[in-house]
Amino acid sequence: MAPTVAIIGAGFGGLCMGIQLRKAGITTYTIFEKAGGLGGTWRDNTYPGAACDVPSHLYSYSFEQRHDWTRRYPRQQEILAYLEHCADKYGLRPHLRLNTEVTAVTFDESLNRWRVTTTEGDEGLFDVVVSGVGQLNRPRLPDIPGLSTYQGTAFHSARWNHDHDLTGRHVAVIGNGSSAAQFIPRVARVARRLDVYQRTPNWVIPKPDGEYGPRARLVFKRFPLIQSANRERIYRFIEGVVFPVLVGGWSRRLLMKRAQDHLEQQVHDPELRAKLTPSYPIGCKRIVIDSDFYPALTRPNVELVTDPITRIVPSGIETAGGTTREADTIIYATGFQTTDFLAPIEITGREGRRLHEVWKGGAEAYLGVAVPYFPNLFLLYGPNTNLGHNSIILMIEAQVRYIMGCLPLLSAHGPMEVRQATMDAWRRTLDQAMARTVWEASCHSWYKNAAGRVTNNWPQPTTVYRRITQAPRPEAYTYH
Ligand code: N01
Repeated sequence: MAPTVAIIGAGFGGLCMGIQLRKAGITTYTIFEKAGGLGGTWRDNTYPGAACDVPSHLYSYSFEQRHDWTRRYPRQQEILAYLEHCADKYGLRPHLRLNTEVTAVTFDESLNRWRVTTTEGDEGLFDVVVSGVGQLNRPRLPDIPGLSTYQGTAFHSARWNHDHDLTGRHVAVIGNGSSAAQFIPRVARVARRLDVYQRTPNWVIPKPDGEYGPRARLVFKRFPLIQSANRERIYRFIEGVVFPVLVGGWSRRLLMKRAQDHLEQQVHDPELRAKLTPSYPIGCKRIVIDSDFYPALTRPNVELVTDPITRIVPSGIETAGGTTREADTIIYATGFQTTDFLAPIEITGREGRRLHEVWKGGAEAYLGVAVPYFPNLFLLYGPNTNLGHNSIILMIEAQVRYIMGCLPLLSAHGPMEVRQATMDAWRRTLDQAMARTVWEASCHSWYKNAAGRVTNNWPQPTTVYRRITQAPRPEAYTYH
């Protein structure tokens, strides 16, 4: 009998899992989604200018290529439309439970099954649970004193307030990561004044974006092989050139030079340029890929504030030295709670082990997918599977293929649980590879937890990950 599967989250990961189950003829699955629509991060992030900085042909499932992407780099609306299309094409709608947040999953040892609880109540028992909640799903507000005293309009970039027109306003943006870099140029065009509060400068490289004209799209349509070749070419280029940046050598120096040139070409004021020049090695934090960010900062109505913020006051933001800049709108582009994987879901495995307790020193999972004491629980885009350089869809597809490979094993032998020894060996391998990367350098980033452990990123080429997740090794698991 086919296993019953509970999938948590209807983003790229959860939907991919549903599609592959369906392709395998397994229809006994439910996708639980806390929001009212599918799409995950591409449903949540609707800020002006929201787009992906991975090329369209690569930021889509390998098995569902589109010939008619309108741009080299897809915008949020187009990615969301693509996911909606996938849900229709692969018949996922009947499996979707929207507006249903999973609050707890508990392994019942007497039944060898998972009990899933949602905001709607007890959803019953499932053989397998697959988490597709992602790493960037919970916005993080900064812990700046006085936040609640502010009397203007404030919102987070991932919860954009579209009812609040920014035209003619005095806007403050806190943060200058990938999200801020995308919306700042749009806000700068309409705001009367815009103050950008930067704590740490980022390395920025240009984004070679542009439209795919009708001719290019026709070529992709008529000759799918050209499209696949294009996808492969982009993949190989990113993998071959950008990955070495993360482990050092000549390509890091080259990319750093490219970023420095980009800054020099776009910002002529030496004082502003100095403020925007990072002092850490490129790649240590997520590289911003954008061609409009720097020009926006040179506009006369925009100020880059680098004095540290001391507190939020009712009328605006106070910085060190006691200066207060008024603002009638504050936009927090302060990122996400990234190291608290799967929070706030209460996950209890064998012997009453609580996942968040097990992970209190830092989240970890074998291949980023499986955790000892949690049989038949599989993670998509789990610990140490984020990429600093390539399309996350590659990783998700590899994980889904791996989990699909686990299904016959658990059906034949009972719930499968990764061995502690396998996990320990995995940790050692990971630590060795991680030590060679730039992320451990002296910069802080959302890739690390409070203790400084890199819990989010995959430290090797994606080719390695795809190879080692080709199929599960039965001996890596015990069976209950
Ligand atoms: O968030 P971030 P994001 N006081 O965490 C600052 C993906 N993404 O939403 O650097 C003052 O990068 C913080 O400063 P610092 C992508 O993976 C992808 O922009 O910590 N400032 C930083 O500047 C990306 O990496 C796309 O010193 C404070 C900013 O807030 C990830 O999402 C597009 C502060 C947070 O930057 C997150 O990006 C957009 C404080 N107390 C996003 N606290 C694609 O194109 C935080 N900051 C695929």
